[in-house]
Amino acid sequence: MSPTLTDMTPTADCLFCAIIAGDEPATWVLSTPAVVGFLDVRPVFKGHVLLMPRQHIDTLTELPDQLVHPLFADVRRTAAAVRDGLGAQGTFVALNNTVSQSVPHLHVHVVPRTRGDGLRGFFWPRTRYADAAEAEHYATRVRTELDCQRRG
Ligand code: DGP
Repeated sequence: MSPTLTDMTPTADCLFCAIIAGDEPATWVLSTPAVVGFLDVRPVFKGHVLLMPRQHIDTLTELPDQLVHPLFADVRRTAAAVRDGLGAQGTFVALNNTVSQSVPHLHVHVVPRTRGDGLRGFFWPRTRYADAAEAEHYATRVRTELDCQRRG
């Protein structure tokens, strides 16, 4: 069952719950009833922010409806603040789910970007579809699953 907004019990052994509870240090940039943001201790570029729900939620697919707006509204305003406050040209916004997720408390990375900053390709090796039919096959699988979800 999805946790509710009032379920704020920190999860034992969760580093980010410990930071949110004030038991571990962090350099804070944002704190609201539902969402917190602090600097990533190992930034891709200086000013790299991590935003997350206060409530312990493992990954995006468990995020309850009532937290989608506060979290992503704060991601949006933090992306503007990181860009404008740090004199960057843009941002890279990313969210690892399970794979490559080193801290299992949902968090969104907001990284300042400027052309020529050297972040070329990042960690995303790219591939190509063999042809339009293969691309359509992948799109169909996703569309079918979206339809299933809509129908419940
Ligand atoms: P990910 O790999 O997507 O789960 O990102 C986790 C990020 O958390 C990673 O970029 C480094 C950061 N991080 C790890 N430990 C700490 C910590 O103790 N404090 C802070 N502020 N960030 C941390």
